[in-house]
Amino acid sequence: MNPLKIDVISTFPGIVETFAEMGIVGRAFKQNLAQLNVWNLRDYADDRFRHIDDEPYGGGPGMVIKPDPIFRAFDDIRSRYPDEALHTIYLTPQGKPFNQEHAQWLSTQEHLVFLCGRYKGIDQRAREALVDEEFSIGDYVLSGGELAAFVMIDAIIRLLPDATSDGDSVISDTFPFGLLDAPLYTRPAEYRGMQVPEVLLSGNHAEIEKWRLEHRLERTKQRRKDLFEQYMRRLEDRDNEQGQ
Ligand code: 6GU
Repeated sequence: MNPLKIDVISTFPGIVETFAEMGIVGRAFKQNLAQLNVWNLRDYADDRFRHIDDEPYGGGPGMVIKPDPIFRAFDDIRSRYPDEALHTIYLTPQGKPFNQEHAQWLSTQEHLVFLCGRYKGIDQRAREALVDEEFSIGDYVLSGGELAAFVMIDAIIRLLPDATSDGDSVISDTFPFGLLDAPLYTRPAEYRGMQVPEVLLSGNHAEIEKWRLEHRLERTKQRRKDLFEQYMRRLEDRDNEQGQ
């Protein structure tokens, strides 16, 4: 399979490069399952002071990233990959909430470009002309898009075939089921008086799977009513389809 190409446009390229060296993600880049290019937005500034921001039209606090450096960065990236379909993503608290399904779909793309904002944000014209999708990673405000881009990149890369030594573990994680994961235990069977549930020691795989599903349901119902209800609706829909 071709490596997934990932380009990140940022005013702090060092942050992104540091994250890209660690753990499963770092190994995936080293093994060429994915290729990372980080572009410094300031390299596309058109003045010698490398200014990329200016005051917002209409007034108000904060600064806005000018369209020109962003358009020029995109022109540069496009010119290097003339035959590829680029899928471009802007990170913003106004984007749609990023989830596991998005990660799955994005992991099948050929080439992703992440644009990280700073300050109050970027000029609207760059968003409209250059960006395919806008994502948020949650309802809070970060000082820049870099961490959010990397949250997404981590979630995407670990889904690439061969990124993890144990592909089954990725499939049984929390979200692919639409349910939170069940409690996990490892040796010893008793620790400081606390016991591992008996059924997990039984070797009875059917019973173990039943126990795990019960706990997934219980945990999800307690902690994430939204996911629980979605799961139950999906079960109902499936039952109805089969009934017809
Ligand atoms: Cl994608 N960017 C910023 N700056 N803050 C965020 C976010 C993104 N998602 C949640 N908060």
